[in-house]
Order: sequence, then C-alpha cells, then structure tokens
Amino acid sequence: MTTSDRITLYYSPQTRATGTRVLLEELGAPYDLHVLNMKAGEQRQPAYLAINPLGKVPAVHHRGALVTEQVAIYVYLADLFPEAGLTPALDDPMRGAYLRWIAYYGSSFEPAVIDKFMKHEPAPPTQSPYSDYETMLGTLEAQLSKGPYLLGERATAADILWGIAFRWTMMFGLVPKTDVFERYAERICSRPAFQRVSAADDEMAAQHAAAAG
Ligand SMILES: N[C@@H](CCC(=O)N[C@@H](CS)C(=O)NCC(=O)O)C(=O)O
Repeated sequence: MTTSDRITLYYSPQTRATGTRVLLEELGAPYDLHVLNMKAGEQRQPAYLAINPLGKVPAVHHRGALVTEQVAIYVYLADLFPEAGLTPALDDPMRGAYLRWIAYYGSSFEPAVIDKFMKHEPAPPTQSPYSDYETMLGTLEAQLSKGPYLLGERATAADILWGIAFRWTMMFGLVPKTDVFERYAERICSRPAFQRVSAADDEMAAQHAAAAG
C-alpha cells in the first residue's frame, strides 16, 4: 500500500464505529481516524453531513471512494487484506454463509433490535424484514451453538461484527444474556484488538464529554 492507500475511518468512540476500528486492527491495516465528537453534535454539522448525509459513523474513505454501512464496510475491508485470513475467498465454499451472516446483521438483526429498543409494535411476520424477533434471534443462536464461531472453527470478519454487537445489545438488555451469546461475545471481546480499542475509546469518550461540557 502507498500513502494514498491509507484508510480514513470517520469515528466516534463507543459507537458502531468501534467495531470497524477493531476490524482494522485485526487486519493490520494502515488507517487514520477522523474523530467526531458526538457529544458536541459534530456528526450533524454541515462538514460531516457533506461526507455522509445520514450523519452516521462508521464511514470509511479509501482510494477516493466513500464506503458507509457496517455491512459494506466489513466486507470491503476484510477483502482488502485477505492475508489476515478473516475473509473466505470468492471461490471458498464458505463465502456464501459468510455473506449471509454479515448481511443478516443489517437486514434482520438491527431492525429487530431497534423495534425492541423503541418498543415499536413489530410488523406482522410476513411484512417485517426479520419475520419476528424470537425467530430472528433463535436462528442466530442455533448457528452460534455449533461454534465456536459463526462459520464453525474459523473466525472471520463476521465474528468481529457480531461479537461486539452482542456485547452492546446484551448490555442494553435488548438481547437476552444466554450462555451461547455471552460466551461468544467474550470470545471476540477478549481478543487483544478489542481490548486495545476499548481502552482507547474509554479515554476518548472521557475527553469528548469534558470538551462538550
Ligand atoms: N446503518 C448504519 C448505522 C450507523 C449508526 O447508527 N451509527 C450511529 C452510532 S452507533 C451514529 O452515527 N449516530 C449518530 C447520529 O445519528 O447522530 C451502519 O450500519 O453503519
């Protein structure tokens, strides 16, 4: 990679961008953070809305292109660094399952968890993108029970996404703390990359709170 190949991650601590930073660390990728103080509302200022009109992080800028949405970002970054071994190759029989579980996060899990968080009446199963909450979560739990990772013995970028998602959603009481989910989240979050980023996040979040007054 040349200098211009460096990855810029639009970032705020203790958000969905944390997982992307963990993935970059896992991949050994060269990256720079563009930090936004969300406590001061910087993600909603014109400067950032010109980059991502949704005002959301993570967003990644690389080789002149912007990638938003965690699902796209995880696939994109893991494919950039195949030597890290966190992505099945295009001709790997596991590629389909890998893409399935990454997409499941954005298409089924997030809408279900947000409905639950907002106490929204879910749409009927035939209209809802995730059928119903119990079926959506039960399908995941059944897959993870085969463990130790989503694809069995092999850890992939999908596990970085999911392990951290379980940690947060269990913390907020949006996902029940079953043995399967707890052990899985612990397996991912005890890895050195998560530990490093989490410690840096604590520090950055405290600085942001102080700066925002
Ligand atoms: N669909 C987006 C959602 C990202 C998202 O919700 N990010 C939150 C942080 S956890 C955010 O940037 N919120 C700031 C805001 O909306 O003002 C993705 O999957 O990347």
